Amino acid sequence: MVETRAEDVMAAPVNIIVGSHVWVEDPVQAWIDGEVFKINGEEVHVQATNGKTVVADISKVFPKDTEASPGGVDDMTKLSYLHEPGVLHNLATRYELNEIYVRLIFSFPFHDLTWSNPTYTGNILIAINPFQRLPHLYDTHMMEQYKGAQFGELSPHVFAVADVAYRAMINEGRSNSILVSGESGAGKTETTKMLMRYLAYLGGRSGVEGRTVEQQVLESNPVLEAFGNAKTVRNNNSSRFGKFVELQFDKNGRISGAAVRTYLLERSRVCQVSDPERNYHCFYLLCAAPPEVREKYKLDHPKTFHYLNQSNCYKLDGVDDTEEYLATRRAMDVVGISEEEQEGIFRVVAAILHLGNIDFGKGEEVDSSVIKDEKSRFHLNTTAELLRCDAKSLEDALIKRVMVTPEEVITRTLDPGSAAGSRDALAKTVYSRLFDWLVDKINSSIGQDPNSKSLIGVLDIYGFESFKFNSFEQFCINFTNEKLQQHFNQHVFKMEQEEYTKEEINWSYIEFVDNQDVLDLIEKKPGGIIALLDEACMFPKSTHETFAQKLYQTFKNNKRFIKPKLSRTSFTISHYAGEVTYLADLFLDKNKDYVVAEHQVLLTASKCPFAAGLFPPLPEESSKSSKFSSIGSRFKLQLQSLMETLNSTEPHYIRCVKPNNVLKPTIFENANIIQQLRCGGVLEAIRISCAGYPTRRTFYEFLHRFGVLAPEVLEGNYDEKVACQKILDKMGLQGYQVT
Ligand code: AD9
Ligand code: MG
Repeated sequence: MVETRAEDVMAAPVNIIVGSHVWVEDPVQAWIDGEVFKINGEEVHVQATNGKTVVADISKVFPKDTEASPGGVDDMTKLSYLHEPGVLHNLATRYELNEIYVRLIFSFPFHDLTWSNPTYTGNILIAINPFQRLPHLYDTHMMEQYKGAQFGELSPHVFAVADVAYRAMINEGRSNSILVSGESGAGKTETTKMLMRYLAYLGGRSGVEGRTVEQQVLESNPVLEAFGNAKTVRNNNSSRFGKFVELQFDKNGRISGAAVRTYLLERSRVCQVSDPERNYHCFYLLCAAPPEVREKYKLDHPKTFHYLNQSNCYKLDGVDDTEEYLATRRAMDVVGISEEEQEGIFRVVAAILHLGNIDFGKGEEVDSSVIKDEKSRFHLNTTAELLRCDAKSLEDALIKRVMVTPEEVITRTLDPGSAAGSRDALAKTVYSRLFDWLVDKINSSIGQDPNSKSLIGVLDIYGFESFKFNSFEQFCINFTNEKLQQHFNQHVFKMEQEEYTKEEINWSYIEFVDNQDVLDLIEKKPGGIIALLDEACMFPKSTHETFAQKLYQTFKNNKRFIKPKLSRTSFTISHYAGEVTYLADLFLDKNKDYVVAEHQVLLTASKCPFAAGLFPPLPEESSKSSKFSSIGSRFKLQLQSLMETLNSTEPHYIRCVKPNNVLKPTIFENANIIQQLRCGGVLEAIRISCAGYPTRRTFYEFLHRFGVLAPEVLEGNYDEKVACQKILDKMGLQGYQVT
């Protein structure tokens, strides 16, 4: 085997001569190809195939693979040149042929060219969203083909990744995980569903009567999507929560249990929707339920509800909400949610819609409010009826606050603005409790297998986000991605290092960009941003300004932290995927998780067992004060636990890529895609891989390709290894190893 070091195959300036076919940067298309017609010192003049003439610095000019197969290659490491334009061009070529999957192998047991090594891991699957149904790609016939096929024998596919994970688990008894990442709309959830479907196919029990564990697992997806997904500008079915599904297997490789963990449901959406987005799907499908259901809950068109009519978007292309309602009910049946519970769930959903329609007017006293009009009164009564609580108590819980001091009990009234805030807080709390209930129910209904020795975890979690305005949600999301990036780096490095040691290849570990410093900045205790935020939340006089000042002071010498000029409340973090500026304005509010005591009392007393069940009575001492609980710190703990789980598994990575922002097939936006490959760590993996010996050829392949350079060594009988060495010597090359 001849392994070539990347520096020598990549963009080595010496390789570029007049007549070379090359890639050069282009402001519009990111990279364009052409031919060098003049070299002037460091300046390379290129005649591009699109007609432009470009002059570029030699360090920015990359050789083009002129021998590349017209259909592209299914594995990036088969490219002669492993660099950004080469990778991009290969993806584009494949995508045009509807080949949406490409592998990137950054380490593999190359002495084992049969690809059958069961311990094999260490590849990334790149999946480009086709934005069109490709049914043949996922049908039963396809699943049959991948089942037990030798890895690498068939085209790259999510099934191949799942198959490797499953085999590795069976053969070694180790747990595996599949980490799916990518930006919103890139296809993570669809990919996750395919993975789960294939694993259920492998580990299912055919011929078993009634509901099987795997059916329940699969049907938990539509249930969670109905309550946790919504249309956003980036994706018509955007998951507004992160999810880790753990499939447990028995010793025969059959699915014997499953657990779903969810992360940070977006709560604000329940009360606030911007055009042209939608609220959570469940609200619209309930409004489209059969007439008797709508009557029962006094529902009308979504445009009659304040929580839905803040946006003009009510319908989704190609989606029939009535059908979705029925499908959700069927999925709930399969999952094991009883008829009564379903009734309770939808009653609560309807109650939230009515609650949102209660408006407040100014009361007679200063800073007080009243139920605004008859219409609002109707919705107040309906909400109370649906939640089976007392209408007067509901009214009081919305417009009054009771303060208990050691001396006395003081009742304070709220002005109309604060009353509306109280109403929205109630809606958000009820909804997020409902979502948590569903997750718990799914887990208890499917059941855990205490004897399971091995599991396969599938992670479908939000990718790195950087918008014009970034808030606490982006902060948490990007924190997650830093954690996952670190996990990825550690894994890749470990793999590479082990591989080289095993092959006795002389390779000392390169310095790489470790992101531990960003993680310290965010999560270190004490002193990190989350810890400082919690401190600020507990100190009554803090404002977002004092919080920001504290950050500026504490991190003024931290190279990952930047104070933007002129700003008093925003701060920038230099993440592994780029700089992101966060507005600290709502950090304090968003970090505080508490239930208003009046709301708690109201719902605990509900006569509806389902609604009351969402608000179990609090222990004596904590009910008196609304004790602060930090969302940031809780999330940090959740992530820690997730990382512990992942660290005990053999990971596999799928990087989903969104080819365009118009969500249409066949459009491939270069610059956009490069950005995603960078954020997803794909280019970083390539860089890491290039620092080792990424290009690996058997002696035969090497002689076949480069024999022409020294035809004399191929005369008569020759030893392949010796012949390779002779060619390398003749060309005076460095940066390779022959093993
Ligand atoms: V978000 O972060 O939850 O907003 P995801 O999960 O990455 O996002 P999702 O899986 O929901 O994206 O995919 C978005 C849409 O792309 C889907 O609704 C499909 O219409 C489309 N899609 C994604 N993957 C495939 C696929 N393999 N085949 C066909 C696909 N369509
Ligand atoms: Mg999703």
